[in-house]
Amino acid sequence: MEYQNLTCEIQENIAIITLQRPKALNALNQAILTELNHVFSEHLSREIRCVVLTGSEKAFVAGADIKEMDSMTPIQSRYFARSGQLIFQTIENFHAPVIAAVNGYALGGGCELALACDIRLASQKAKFGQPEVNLGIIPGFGGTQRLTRTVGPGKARELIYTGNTINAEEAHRIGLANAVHAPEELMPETMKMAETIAAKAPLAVSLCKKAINMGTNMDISRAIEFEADLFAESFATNDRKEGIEAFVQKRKANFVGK
Ligand code: DAK
Repeated sequence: MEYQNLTCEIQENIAIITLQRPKALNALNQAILTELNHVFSEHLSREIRCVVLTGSEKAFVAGADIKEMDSMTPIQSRYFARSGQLIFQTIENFHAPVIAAVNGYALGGGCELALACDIRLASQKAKFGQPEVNLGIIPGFGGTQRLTRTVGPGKARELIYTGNTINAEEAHRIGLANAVHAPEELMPETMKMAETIAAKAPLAVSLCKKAINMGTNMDISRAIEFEADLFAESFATNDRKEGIEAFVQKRKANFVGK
């Protein structure tokens, strides 16, 4: 597939996806959702160890495309809802961690897209919010659920009921952003984190992601039992053998993902 609304660059085993619909501040229309779905589910291979998802200087994503929504028939809106839900789940369940590098606006569907990623790093210029109630709708790409799980019900309710936009420092304070960086430092710092993750045992990292994602939706006794199952899976890998041998031999481990 030829992408019109994003670019995907591979640097060794790190993929950098940049949303490129600047005229509409990267608003999510059907075309961009289709491309995002394709890049995660068809384009990226199992060799990828970390993904960076970013936008343009002014906007990460300014929301679902309000203009496109306006002209949708009910059938088209259902398709739109499904494609959005599927891509967000695909990102959430992607085998490797996804870091959102949030440069500017992350509003509505944009905040929800960042929430579907594992980690959010923000530029000092970033702005977050769920302004859907201003339009007479509710967050529809998982915002009521993922924001609540990320910042807790009190702050999630406040943000969703008021539609207020918050700056990067506040997003960091409430745990929505993992860190805040100067605009020119955002990508270098994001790549540093991506490289750190990519140097670890990839199957172990992937199993950690699975344990966190799936365990969050289980009761604690089932969740820790599930963790033990995944621990055993990690124990069966060659990378586990290599990691422990490297420690004993006082050398750097070379993880190959097997
Ligand atoms: N959709 C479409 N176009 C958008 C857009 C959006 N969300 N946001 C910005 N744009 C367009 C503007 O219309 C403008 O285009 P032109 O007029 O030049 O053609 C261009 O981007 C530049 O924007 P501005 O001129 O407004 O730029 P400013 O710097 O003055 O303001 C802003 C930036 C981000 C504060 C402002 O653009 C803004 O308030 N944008 C809307 C933010 C917003 O309300 N976002 C939430 C959208 S609601 C669903 C699932 C999910 C959703 C819906 C349904 N289903 C399951 C069915 C999600 C809903 C949302 O995300």
